[in-house]
Amino acid sequence: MKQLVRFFIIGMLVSGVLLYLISSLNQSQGYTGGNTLTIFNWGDYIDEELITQFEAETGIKIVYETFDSNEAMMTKIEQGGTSYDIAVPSEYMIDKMRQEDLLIPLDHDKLPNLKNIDERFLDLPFDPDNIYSVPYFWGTVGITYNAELLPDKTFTSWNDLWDPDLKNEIILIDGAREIIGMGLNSLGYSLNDTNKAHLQEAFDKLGTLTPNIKAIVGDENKLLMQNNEAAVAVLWSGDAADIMWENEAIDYVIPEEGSNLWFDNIVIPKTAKNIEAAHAFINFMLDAKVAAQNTEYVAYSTPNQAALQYMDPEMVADERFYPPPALTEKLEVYQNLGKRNLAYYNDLFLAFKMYGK
Ligand code: SPD
Repeated sequence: MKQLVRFFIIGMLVSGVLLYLISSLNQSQGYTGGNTLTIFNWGDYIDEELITQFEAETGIKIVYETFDSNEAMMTKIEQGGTSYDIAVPSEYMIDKMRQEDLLIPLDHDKLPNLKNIDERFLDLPFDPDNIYSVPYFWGTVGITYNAELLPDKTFTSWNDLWDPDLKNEIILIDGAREIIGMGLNSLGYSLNDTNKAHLQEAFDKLGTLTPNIKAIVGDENKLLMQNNEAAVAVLWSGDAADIMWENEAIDYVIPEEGSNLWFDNIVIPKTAKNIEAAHAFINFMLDAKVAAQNTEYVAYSTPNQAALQYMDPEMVADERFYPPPALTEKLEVYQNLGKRNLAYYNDLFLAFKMYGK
């Protein structure tokens, strides 16, 4: 009998330890649920004070992970190792995710602050009626340059980047759509072109830019520009705004041939474990004051109309970062080009990176 009790106690202890180990492993891999919310966002894309504020107000613990491209985000979500409750893809990827049934429809009754969003950013073709996504930030792609380092240069066209005087001076965003798109745009083609001959032409032309390229990087681009280690960069508008905030000699232009208008929206992936908390977080981020604080920190353009009144008026009036509809209508939004074409863009970009730096 004594032996039976001993076995029973040992059995209980072993199962307790095992349960504890499994639960810590799950936590560290992002298997959440319960009172935890796992967020997958771009790097440098939230004011961390707001995470603390949300945790304090709700008692929900946030696990926060970052990615640096839509493609990297998609790969991680498709692998399914981590159960993200929130992700922040761009428009063409949202379209792809919704077609692949990777998203949960949002409960708009739990998002009363959606009323704060400017109608211009709602009901867009990649997600009609915002069934799966709500706007987070938006922007453009353009050329950022330091006029103090390049006093004799002006930048109005993508083709200005091919100036031989810019040897080893240019930083490029590490993004397939952006860079192949830049090659296409510089030749007068669409950012959504899938014609193989045009793509090859763009690839060949990008190859001739190689001597001018200093680096192809993610968020480090800001540091390189701030430290005057490069004079020119092809960047998303918000990163340019952030750099310009620190250095008045830096300017940002949208090239005359055209460029990309993009939208990053918040979604709840199908694998989410804490859908309730995900809605609470989305509604929190849509609050006017929260969105204003986040925008001033992140420096990207907010779609939150109600937030504008709480922001620095100089920031909101800057048409380089809040271009009016007359300008944005001339820009192109990336379309979901389908699996094969997106893979082709990625392959070309990889080959360009290997061939370049
Ligand atoms: N550092 C955060 C950058 C996020 C920018 N997203 C842009 C997506 C364009 N397709």
